Amino acid sequence: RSPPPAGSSIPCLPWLPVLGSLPWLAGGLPPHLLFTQLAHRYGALFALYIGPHYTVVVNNHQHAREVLLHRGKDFAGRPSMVTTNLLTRGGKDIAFSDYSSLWKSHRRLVHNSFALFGEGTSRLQDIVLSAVDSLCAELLCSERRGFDPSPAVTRAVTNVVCTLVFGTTYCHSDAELQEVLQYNNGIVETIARGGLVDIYPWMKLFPNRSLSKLNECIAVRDRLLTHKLEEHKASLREGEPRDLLDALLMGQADSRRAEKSCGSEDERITEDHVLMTAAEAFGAGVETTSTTLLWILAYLLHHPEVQQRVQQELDEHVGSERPVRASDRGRLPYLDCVINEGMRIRPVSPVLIPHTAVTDSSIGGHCVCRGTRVLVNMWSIHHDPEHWDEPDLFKPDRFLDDQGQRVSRPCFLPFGAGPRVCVGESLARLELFLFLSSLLQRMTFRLPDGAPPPNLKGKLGVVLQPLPYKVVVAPRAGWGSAGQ
Ligand code: HEM
Ligand code: PLO
Repeated sequence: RSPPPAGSSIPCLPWLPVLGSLPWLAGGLPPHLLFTQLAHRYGALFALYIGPHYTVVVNNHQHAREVLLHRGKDFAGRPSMVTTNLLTRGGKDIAFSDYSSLWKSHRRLVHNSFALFGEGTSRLQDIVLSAVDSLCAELLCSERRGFDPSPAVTRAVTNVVCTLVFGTTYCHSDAELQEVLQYNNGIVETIARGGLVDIYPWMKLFPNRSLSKLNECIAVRDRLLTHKLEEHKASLREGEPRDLLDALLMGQADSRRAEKSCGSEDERITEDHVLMTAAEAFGAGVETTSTTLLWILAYLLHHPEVQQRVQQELDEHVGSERPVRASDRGRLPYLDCVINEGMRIRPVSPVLIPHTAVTDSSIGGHCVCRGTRVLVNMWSIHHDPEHWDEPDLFKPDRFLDDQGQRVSRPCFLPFGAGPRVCVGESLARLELFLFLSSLLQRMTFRLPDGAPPPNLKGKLGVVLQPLPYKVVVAPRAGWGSAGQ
């Protein structure tokens, strides 16, 4: 058990041995809402025991900036958890690995590899545009009485990531694509953050259905990825990497050479690291991007006037004669605001990933001991009425100034910030932009006749997802049912 830090005056919920503060957390609210409620009672900075773990919860943007940015290095650790250890072979990934110098060089390698395919290159744009073309074609010939857009969107985003990571593009019903979608779903269902298994590591000693399902899905994932890795190793050539896996293998080779010269084995990026990074790029790339797209679509169904204004902007600055390109982004500020407002009002990762203090430090002048877990409640920061006018309403205009120019908002951090900021941010932004602009250029989304608008409450699993809903699509002028 970690003792409460001496001299700290961070208000703490009551707690009992073993159970921690859990008996005081009744009500069944998901953590982001529960913490927002507790912040009203205990103040924006409070602590509680999650099982045996002393945990500080941060609910305002000044404290969040301190944790993520100003003292970002102090709080760049990650707790060790049973499920994520299984998922990542004991932290050989980026997101769930604790702070260390190996993690730093691994993260740098991943960052550089992403940059090779990300913003500024036409490569990613071509990959996304080709996935968008198939998605549009599929949506435009779909059920006229209404359908759930989620499977088609997820498949399109998965295809983008597959092309990016190992250079494979799948057709609609490809067996390998189905396998990827299936194991990913299985992991998403079983790894939901904050599950009991992660609070009490000894729970893994008991037979546990969800843990064995997780293991099965991980085995399927590993078989598939190992096969891809072997193929890539056999055909790897000097020069331009073909995809992310090539770039990682090249980086691994560099790291091996560096190890030979300085001789430190612990500092080495291994084949396991390459495999876990590819797996994570998949998981992170698919879940977050498709969920964000589905949230934005859900809000557009609630606000047809917003959809219409985006389409007006597209008609004025792009037209219907050519596809939208990344270079159009500067000309489409309103669409950017719609994307931002979607990520503000429904952040897919409402309490980020748990951080830990890697050294004794402080938040808001209060001592925080090494090893303390810190949760940043981005939900309450994105809904803080002191900083957002009518925070529960979808109003993209709040990201524009009087002159119609984009403004940056200090209380808006959907990707986190600092040493643990999302490595996929620019990739994600480019994808969101290309997907939404292309979809809205070519079609209009409506509710099926008589259907209620989507439920906006959401369901928290590993990410915050909208509940299933149905849409109908109508082609816009110049974009017939062939999707062109
Ligand atoms: C971490 C958001 C897309 C890869 C994170 C974090 C957030 C986030 C909030 C945690 C930051 C923290 O713990 O402080 C998002 C959103 C996305 C998105 C909103 C899309 C809309 C992506 C994509 C990739 C990616 C496309 C990669 C292909 C990662 C990785 C981390 C991460 C590897 C862990 C970083 C670390 O712990 O050092 N993301 N993400 N994300 N994201 Fe994303
Ligand atoms: C999603 C299921 C995959 O099979 C494995 C995976 C890897 C990385 C995780 C991702 C899952 C869920 C969303 C996460 C991402 C890392 C960063 C991202 C947690 C579990 C965010 C934003 O929260």
